[in-house]
Amino acid sequence: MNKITVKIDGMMCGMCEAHICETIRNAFPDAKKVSASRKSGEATFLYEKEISEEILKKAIADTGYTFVSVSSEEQKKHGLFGR
Ligand SMILES: [Cu+2]
Repeated sequence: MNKITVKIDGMMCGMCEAHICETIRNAFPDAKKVSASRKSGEATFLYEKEISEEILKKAIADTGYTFVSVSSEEQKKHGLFGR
């Protein structure tokens, strides 16, 4: 499982956060624990496979926000997000 962290510019309120979460879920239906924070300007989610940066970038741009960067980090089973 990979923890994906996406830096996004332009989130101003809770609605924006909800929009971003919805966008990510639509673009990557297998994404888990999708969350977005306007405070940190980023969204995070868990994903089994490699994500396509192109799809992510386009989905966020199409929603009206600015994609800044994405990083992926291997998540251990017994880590913070383990079950
Ligand atoms: Cu907003």
